[in-house]
Amino acid sequence: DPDRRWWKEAVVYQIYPRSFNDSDGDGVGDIRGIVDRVDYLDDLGVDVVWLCPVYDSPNADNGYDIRDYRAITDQFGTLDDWNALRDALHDRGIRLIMDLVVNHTSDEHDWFRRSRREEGEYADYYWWREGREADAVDWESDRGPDGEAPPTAWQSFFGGPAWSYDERRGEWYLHLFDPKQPDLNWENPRVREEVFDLMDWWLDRGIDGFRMDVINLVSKPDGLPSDPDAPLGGTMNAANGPRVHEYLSEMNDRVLDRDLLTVGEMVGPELPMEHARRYLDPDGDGLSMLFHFEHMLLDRGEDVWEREEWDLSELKAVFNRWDEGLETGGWNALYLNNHDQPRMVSRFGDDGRYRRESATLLATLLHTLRGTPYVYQGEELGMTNYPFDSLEELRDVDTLNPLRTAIEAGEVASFEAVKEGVRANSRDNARTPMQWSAGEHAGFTDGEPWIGVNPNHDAINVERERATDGSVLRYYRDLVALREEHDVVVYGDYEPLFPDDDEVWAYTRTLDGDDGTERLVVALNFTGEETEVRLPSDVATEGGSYLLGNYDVDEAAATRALAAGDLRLRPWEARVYRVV
Ligand code: TEU
Repeated sequence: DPDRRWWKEAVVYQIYPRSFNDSDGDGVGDIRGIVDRVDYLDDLGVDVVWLCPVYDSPNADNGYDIRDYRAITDQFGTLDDWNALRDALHDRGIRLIMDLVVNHTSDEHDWFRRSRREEGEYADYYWWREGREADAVDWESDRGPDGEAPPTAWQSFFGGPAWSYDERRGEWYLHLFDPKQPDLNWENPRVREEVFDLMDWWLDRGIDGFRMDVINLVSKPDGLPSDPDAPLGGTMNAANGPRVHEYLSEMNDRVLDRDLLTVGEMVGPELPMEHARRYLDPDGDGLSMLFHFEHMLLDRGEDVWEREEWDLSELKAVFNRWDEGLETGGWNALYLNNHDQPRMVSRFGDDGRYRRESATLLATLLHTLRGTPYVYQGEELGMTNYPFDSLEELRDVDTLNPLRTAIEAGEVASFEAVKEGVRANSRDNARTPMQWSAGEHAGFTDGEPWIGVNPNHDAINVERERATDGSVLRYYRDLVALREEHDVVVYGDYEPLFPDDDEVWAYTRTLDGDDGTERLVVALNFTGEETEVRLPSDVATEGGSYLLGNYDVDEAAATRALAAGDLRLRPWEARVYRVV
């Protein structure tokens, strides 16, 4: 059956190396540190590791600014260490996918150094433009020499103009992210060849696929038109640009025609389904799956320290729309947090009284919807956001750049004034060290950690989670095993039950197989109160069995409740039944 693919059956574990495990005491995680913990991953049962960037980099954006695609950054180790990691994973049947960051490079990459000097073919590797006469433009922005304005109104995702003036070349270059991350010019076929070559180089080293950073930004709209009234002054028009499918299908033909897991990160407030389907079409761009941002933006205000209220029905609507949209072509990647997002239990659950219950409920959701679940390091412990108390505790450009600018401009009075929002939203919440033990620095390092360790590591850590019945970690193991045991978890159709309900998320998964129909009934109470769920009569069934949940239950009583179609769920209770 061509619809059956190993990457649909897999659980992916995301590692942010800087914060996972430090083997040499410099306070920064490293590759040897990961090798030392491969048995931990094996024990958890995950099938794939996605390794965030480990390449040579000056670390303006923690490795998403690459200086050399074919070298490992000194802080993390050597290529020999990386080989050892690959082998240690493969020996345990765990696949390895690498982060591919090719919308931009570091400004310290050799290509950019040559481009600044207009050296031969390199002159056109990036987006260079003349500035504008100061009086000729109506947008607010930083200025170049003689008050010259940047070429367009585009603003960077990290705040400030998306253009910087280069003295050496006397022109401006485009960077949708930090000034140290100049955008590659994919219109130049030599640039695309360079990208395909470096992909081949890593594939030849035995990797199993790529996570592709902001891959839907590589084709810029013709003329880079300013749109001063649009968010970011027009930058967003670079999402799903005019030639993106041409470039990606070229990549598919040229490098991806083997059995890989590829997952494209697709930024933007919305991703039209027609584009998504083209990205995922095996005869088109050929990606296995993609990350969209629609659920990540529900509670986001305009600035990184602003928050909006979200409700459950909106969250469901996003997932329901995506399940339906990719039903007949494509496949969903399921995530509620990663290295760019706050911790899911703090954001969508309750990281206080019901931390354990809500962390396991959210996990149940991710592992029983249709799609491939992504577990971000520490999620499996129920790790929470960090109580940041000052600017000095933050490390991330995405928070620091805009916040410093706003404080200097007097738009924000002080850190204190936006503290709650920063605590809720900052990417640094995800980047505090993995909590291995209750000991010093949570067992992450013998040195001084590069970013603060969450003070709650005395209670939330691997050692304790391992030793405790009903812990979040043990529950994750059970979920991973469930996926292995029951086909319906992977391949069953998804049918939501009460889409407008703001308290309960309930659904069925149904698979017609050779031995009849197999069905799951999942009920999740997204509140801190007890609640009652009345199931429709075709879902209330005799002969169901209680498969899994995050509370102790009397299984006979739970099964009778399913038959009666009357479930009483405790705060943040999750239940999964199976009916055959
Ligand atoms: O992220 C892209 C992206 O959209 C985020 O940076 C987003 O703008 C931000 O989280 C909103 O608060 C990818 C990487 O995952 C991220 O770590 C990099 O910083 C970025 O691309 C640039 O490479």
